[in-house]
Formats: sequence, structure tokens, C-alpha cells
Amino acid sequence: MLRYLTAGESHGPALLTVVEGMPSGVPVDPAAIDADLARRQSGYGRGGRMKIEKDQVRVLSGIRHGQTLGSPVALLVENRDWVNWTEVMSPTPVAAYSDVRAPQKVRTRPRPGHADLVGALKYGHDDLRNVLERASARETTMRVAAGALAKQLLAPFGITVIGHVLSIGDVTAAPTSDLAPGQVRDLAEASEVRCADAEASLKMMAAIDSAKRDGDSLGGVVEVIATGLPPGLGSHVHFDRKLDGALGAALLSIQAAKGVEFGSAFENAGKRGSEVHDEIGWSPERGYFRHSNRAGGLEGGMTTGMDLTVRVAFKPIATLYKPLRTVEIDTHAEGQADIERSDACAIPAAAVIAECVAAFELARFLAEKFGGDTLSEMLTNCEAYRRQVAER
Ligand code: EPS
Repeated sequence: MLRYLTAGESHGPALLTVVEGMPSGVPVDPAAIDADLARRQSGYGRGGRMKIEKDQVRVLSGIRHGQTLGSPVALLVENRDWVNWTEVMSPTPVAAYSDVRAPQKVRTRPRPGHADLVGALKYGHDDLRNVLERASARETTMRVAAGALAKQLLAPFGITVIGHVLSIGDVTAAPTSDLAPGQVRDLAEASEVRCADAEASLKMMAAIDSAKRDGDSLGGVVEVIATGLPPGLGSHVHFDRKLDGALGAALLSIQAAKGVEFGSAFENAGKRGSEVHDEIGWSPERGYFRHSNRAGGLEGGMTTGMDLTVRVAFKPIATLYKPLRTVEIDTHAEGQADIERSDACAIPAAAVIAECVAAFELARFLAEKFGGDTLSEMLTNCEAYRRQVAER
């Protein structure tokens, strides 16, 4: 099974991932991983940290002479900011912290909307830093690295995955339904907020400026579009084999993600069945197809062969420069939440993260369906299956 783990604290020495289950013989260009890491770092609304970091992957194992070996692929990204945090994040005891409370160093005022409070209760911490360092969205660096690697497995199958921004705060982009996915990608990549609508992009930037001026933050909605998928990834036979379930779980596990929608699911819920379901067609050139795609390319937990579309709603970032009320965890005194350096809006980055997280799940299901120890074995299996489907 294709799977991965990540490790690393936001201000620790490095972040890492181990990707296990990659078939051998997949051509891998580490520069393409770096390109996605750079995309994740970019975007209007980012704070000071991104000026310090220049995320670049170091391949520690699993790739030789530009190809995967079939062994675990270990990837590492150094935190440049670490040099400023060696004492705060030291793995060994530090004198400044030997005073039990070390009040000037310890974070004790949890931010509403963040993992701070519940994490401290659950893991028995007196310093909220022990929670926030790992809860931080810095961790998404490695999800992007793992997803960027997965995209290099998807590429030989003609599968592409695109992430773009639909809304930031109350500014919503014009629908992209009349654009080809490639056009959406090109327009979004040319926008500072990764949005295909140039006019809305400017309004989004103004909304970010305004929130920032007010010491506030903004959330938004991103969309991922996957093209070139064969029908039948995932399965109807058991709940944990349904692709929409797996994609939903993976996408909802991204920091600040609060909602997932396949196709136009929420709009569909208010309509009649006759207005919702995608009618089936067949032609000698295309085989089976749908006349519309309101289901977002998934039926019965399986890809239909149409483009897969999934949207993810992100809440605004929990760190506010004009903080909300909270309770101090030592004294229960009412006060204002701690301020950690933060971004006013990370939705342009969230589009890249969602793209890569979705890509990994698709690669996982692709490897399951066309299972093989080598890329060529998987390709042979996929071609045979595509032929078999085309003949139906
Ligand atoms: C984050 C706080 C900020 C963000 C960070 C997520 O970090 P810092 O406290 O070092 O300024 O920049 O995002 C990243 C570091 C990143 O790479 O995306 C948080 O609290 O979640």
C-alpha cells in the first residue's frame, strides 16, 4: 500500500516524510518537488516566516539516478528559521527553562480556533508551544513534498491534478465551468492569490489587506480538479474503500480545513433528482460518458472517468493580531489570546496543499487498482483495463 508519515516541529531543525509503497522505475525529478514547495510558499497574505524559508527537498533514500527503487522514499526539508529557535526548541534541557514556570518563555493563553487548549489538556502540557509547534501548518510542507512525488507517479498515466482558489473571505471568483482545466491552472498560477478570475483576484488581495490592517484573518474555499482518471478507482463494496471517503478524510485533515464538497454537492442537495444526476451517454470515440458532471466525477465511491472535482472550505487562521478573549491555563484569569507570528490568509497556499494531498490519495488508489512492484507493471495493467473498458 502506498502511504506516508510526516514528522517535524514548525521551528525544529527539519521536517521529513517517509513515503512507502512507491513502485520502482518511476522517473522522479526533485526539482519538480521543489517547484511545488515554492508554490506552497507563495501567495498574497503570507507573513514574515516565508521570507526566511526557502523550502528545498533533500532526498535521503529510495531514489537512484532519477528513478524510484521501490524502497521507502525519505525526504527532508530544513527549517532555516531553526537557527533562531535552537534554545526554545532544544531537545535537551536548557537553563532558561529550568525554572519550572519560566513565565516569560511559556505560552499559556490558548488561541480560540487553534489546537492549543485541547492539545494541552489531552497531552498534559503546561506550555502551549508543545502543541502549537506540531499543529502548525508548517507541517503541510511535507504533505506537499509527498504529494508532489505522487504526482510523478500519476503523470505516466496521463493524470493531472490542479488546485485553485474559488473564494477568499466574502470575495468569490466567477465560475470556471466554461474553461478547460488547463486554462484554469494557467490563469490561477498567474494570479497572486491563485485564482483564475483576474478581477476577483484584485478584490481578494484588497480583502486580505483590509483584514490585515484590522489585525484579522481570512479563510476561503479552494477547488481541486483531477483529469485523466480511468473509471473505477475506489470501490462501492466497503466504506473504507470508497474514494470519496478517503479523499474527504485526507482533505479534512489539512490544518484549518472544515468542509469538503464533491461536485456541486450542496447545491445538488436542494434540487430534484432529475436536475442533479448526470445522464449517461456512449459514443465509439469516448465509450461511456456523462452529459454533465454535477457528481464531481464520483459515483458509488468510484471515479466515473469524468474530471474529479472537490472543494475544501478553510476557516480563517486562528492567530489574530487583535486577539480574541481566552482564559490563561494556569490561573483561569480572563485575558487575550497569545499572538504567534502568522499569516493573514493562507488560502493560496491551501490550494497547493489540497492539490498535493488529493494527488497522494489518487496515487494510492491507482497503485491499489493496478498494483505492481514496477511502474511498467502498473502501466501494463492500466492499459489492459482501459482496453477492456473501451470494449464494453
Ligand atoms: C503558522 C504560523 C507561521 C506560519 C506557518 C504556520 O509560522 P511562524 O510562527 O514561524 O511565523 O508562517 O506556516 C509556515 C511556517 C509554513 O511553512 O506554511 C501556524 O501557526 O500554523
